[in-house]
Amino acid sequence: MQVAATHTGSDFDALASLVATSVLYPGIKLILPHSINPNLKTFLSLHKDLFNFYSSKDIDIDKIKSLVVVDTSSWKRLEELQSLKERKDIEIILFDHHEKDDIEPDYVIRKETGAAVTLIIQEIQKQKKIITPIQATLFLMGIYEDTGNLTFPSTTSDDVYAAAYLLDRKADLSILNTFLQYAYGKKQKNILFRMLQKTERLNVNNFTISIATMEIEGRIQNLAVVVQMYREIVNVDAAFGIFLDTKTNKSMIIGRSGSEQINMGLIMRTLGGGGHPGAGSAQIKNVNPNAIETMIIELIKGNNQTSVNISDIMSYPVITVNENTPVEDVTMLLREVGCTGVPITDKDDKLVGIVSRRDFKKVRKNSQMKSPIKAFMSRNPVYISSDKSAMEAAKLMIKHDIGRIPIMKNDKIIGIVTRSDTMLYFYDLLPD
Ligand SMILES: [Mn+2]
Repeated sequence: MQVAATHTGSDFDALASLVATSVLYPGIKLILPHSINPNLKTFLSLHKDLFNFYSSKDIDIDKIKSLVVVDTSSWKRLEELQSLKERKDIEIILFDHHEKDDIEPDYVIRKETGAAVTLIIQEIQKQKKIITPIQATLFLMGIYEDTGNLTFPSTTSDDVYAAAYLLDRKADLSILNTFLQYAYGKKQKNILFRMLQKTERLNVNNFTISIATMEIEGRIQNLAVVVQMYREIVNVDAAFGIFLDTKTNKSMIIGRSGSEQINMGLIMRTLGGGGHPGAGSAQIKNVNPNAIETMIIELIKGNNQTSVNISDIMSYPVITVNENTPVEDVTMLLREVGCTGVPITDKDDKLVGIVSRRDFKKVRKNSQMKSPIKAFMSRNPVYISSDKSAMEAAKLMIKHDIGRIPIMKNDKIIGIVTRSDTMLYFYDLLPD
């Protein structure tokens, strides 16, 4: 028996790739994962009679002789079928656009295309197989979804050629639009509506900017689609959504830019995320959304050297501890002064490390309380020089996920800036 499998949490690319294998391998059984994306569910509820899918429970796994895996290279994403990992007598064929992982195929087509189905379509073309308009439509949905309608930077010319071929094979664009729109469902519609109600237009350096902040609960898919629509509707140079998940206290920041001068990828990288000039996102934990909003505005101003120097907001004098101090003395000292961390210096008062709550967790045994603190400190501590701005300190904290940064002047620690110092500064900056 030959079966085809794809990753759990299937999207249209996974589904399209799965169905496409049946064109190449007649008689193959297509195994649909138990967990699939909501828009796929909607599609299948209307189209299930057209395709013959199996669940891994319907088949006798022991009878599998050949396995075609599509759109993943990782065993753990194959649900129950990962039990096949131990079987050495199975032929494995792999089509994937992700990086190599632990599936070791006998035959593989791997290329960094925008969509995995592109690779199978190329094979279908090579073998001059015939596909139906319904298949062509589904395959094109796979390509469009994974490449953002051929606009994501991951899109390759291979994807575009494959899309052209599918249009030749009578893929139906109106059907495709109906189902891809489901990425924008009821939840997303509600969020967009709330964003629009709260929206404000700001003028920053002659750019128009809109930032909408809201609380959400749990993970909501396709927020990027919502922010994209939001930017188009409010018609600004750059739009941002800051979505605070109240359960985890994590903020998801998604930005879209329509101006060449506002590089969204750069802004998001500064906030610890990533992206490209038109689109980007970042995640920040335990930072108030108002502070994030202020940071974004500061970043667009390109004004990283604000008039407020770090030395204006730092705490001093700063307590430091010699590297040879026993752990127990350090913990006692911190309890006394009510801090959770402290910079560590050597005999020449040079900064050699920093300890924080995270480092104290490394202390397991009681006997270790007598060890010098240098055994547990974090080496190569992040520091900032006193002429830098508060903005830069905030950026460093986000980037390295740290709560305190020593401030250095001429190789000496002259102060320390904590997360709360920086946040206070940002709140003060907020207009009434
Ligand atoms: Mn894919």
